[in-house]
Amino acid sequence: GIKAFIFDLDGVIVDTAKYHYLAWKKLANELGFEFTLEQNELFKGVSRKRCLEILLDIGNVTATQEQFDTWMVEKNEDYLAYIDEMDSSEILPDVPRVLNYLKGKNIPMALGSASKNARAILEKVGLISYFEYLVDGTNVTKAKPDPEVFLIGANKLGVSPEACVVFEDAVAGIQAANNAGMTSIGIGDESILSEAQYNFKDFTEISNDFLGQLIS
Ligand code: B16
Ligand code: MG
Repeated sequence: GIKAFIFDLDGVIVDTAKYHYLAWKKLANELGFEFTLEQNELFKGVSRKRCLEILLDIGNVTATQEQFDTWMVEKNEDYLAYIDEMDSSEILPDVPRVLNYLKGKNIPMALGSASKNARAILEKVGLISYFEYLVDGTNVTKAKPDPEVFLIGANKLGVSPEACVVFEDAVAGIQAANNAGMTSIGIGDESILSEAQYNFKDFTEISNDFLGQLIS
């Protein structure tokens, strides 16, 4: 049976993609080009550095190392201004019910995110205490679909990969979970996340009975 759960952050616990989008769009506009919501889809689950490389490609902008570093900092400062305004009202529906159910069963939980701001966000929305360990952009070197992020999580929780469930909203994240040998659960559009072993629109569709069966 399943012994531990690993949660992605952006798109699973909170919808921070909209704030990433606003911060990247501001930078694009300053550099003289548009950045669309559709293009923002390419940025989900992708590291900050890689996002800026893609953004500059979109705008056909070449940067010196110094400019590149300045823009990374500027984007993150704009993003953090949005994060600073976050509170528990931004937690996605039924996430607390699922966290409380699993905590009540003494099931260890970890975060598996590409974000360097994961700790700050979980603190802002008041969910930090549910997680025994955070694997985030500060301790991962290989991006999803590499399984590293989730394998570190399983290792820190002291369980085998086969005994872990991963909740993910990004294709690369589902692939990372599958590559780790874990049970993958897609949160979002089933047609996009078809590689997941289970699919749900959001946590309101995941019953305590279903969770109970996974851990039995
Ligand atoms: P930061 P996740 C990812 O979070 C986001 O989906 C992605 O858009 C972002 O670029 C990345 O975190 C890095 O975030 O700039 O805060 O370090 O979905 O892996 O939780
Ligand atoms: Mg995500």
